[in-house]
Amino acid sequence: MTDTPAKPVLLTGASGALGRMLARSLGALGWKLVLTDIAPFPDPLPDGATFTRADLQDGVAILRLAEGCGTIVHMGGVSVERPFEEVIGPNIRGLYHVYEAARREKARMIFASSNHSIGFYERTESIGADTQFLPDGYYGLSKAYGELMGRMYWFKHGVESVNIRIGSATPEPVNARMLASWMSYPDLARLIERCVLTPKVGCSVAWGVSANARMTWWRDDARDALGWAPQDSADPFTAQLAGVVSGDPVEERYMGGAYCSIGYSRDQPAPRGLFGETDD
Ligand code: 15L
Repeated sequence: MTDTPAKPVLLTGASGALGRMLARSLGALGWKLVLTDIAPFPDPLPDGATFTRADLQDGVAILRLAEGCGTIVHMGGVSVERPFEEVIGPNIRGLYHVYEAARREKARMIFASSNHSIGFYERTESIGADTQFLPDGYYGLSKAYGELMGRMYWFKHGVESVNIRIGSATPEPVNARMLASWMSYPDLARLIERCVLTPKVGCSVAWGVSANARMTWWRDDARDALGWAPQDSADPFTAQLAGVVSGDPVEERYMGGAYCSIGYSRDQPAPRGLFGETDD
């Protein structure tokens, strides 16, 4: 199996924390990278890479950047919970431009989805990748929309995609929730590598999380088909972080954590499930 993609890889959101890490690690593999972001790229360019500043909302610019690319690793857009009006441009219209570029180039899409697309599941639950979306805010809703867009482009146009529902990708875990949700940078980089190189991916979902003992929340995804397994773990941080909790009952109840509490306006705890069963 080849370990270098036949065509260049377009990486959006290249100037963000995860984009910079991926530019570095995929560049070190000798891959030809086309980098883009709305913000300047702060690091030295990897060998053979180009960087172009562009707004995801500029459809023509995105089509031009994707020309000749075989894969689009889409890390761009709003990456935290924000008001609806701030999310809709980059994450809905911008995503459409990226998918249109993928369709035109017959490129594969690797989409940085998020655990916030399912954030209102309780931490006592265990959900498969095909469980219905339960977004915890406008950001999570945009990620659910992005995954659905992937399904539509797969069925209608044959555009392949891997939708990575990233947990908490940070250099180190920093609280008790992340003892479950943390994903190391090397695990994410290796997953993206497999998403690009695996011959056929269809339209699939992978949970982006390391091998954490507390990760009982997420199961049944495309990792085996992708030939990926996490190698890192938050477990060495357990003693240090197990007591690092917020004291906010909404935040601590749900998988999405603090995002569930942002703008939360119920005065009673939410019922379990969509049909309003009471909380015993
Ligand atoms: C995300 O999707 C965000 O991009 C990141 O900033 C974290 O909030 C992460 O989820 C998380 O849930 O920890």
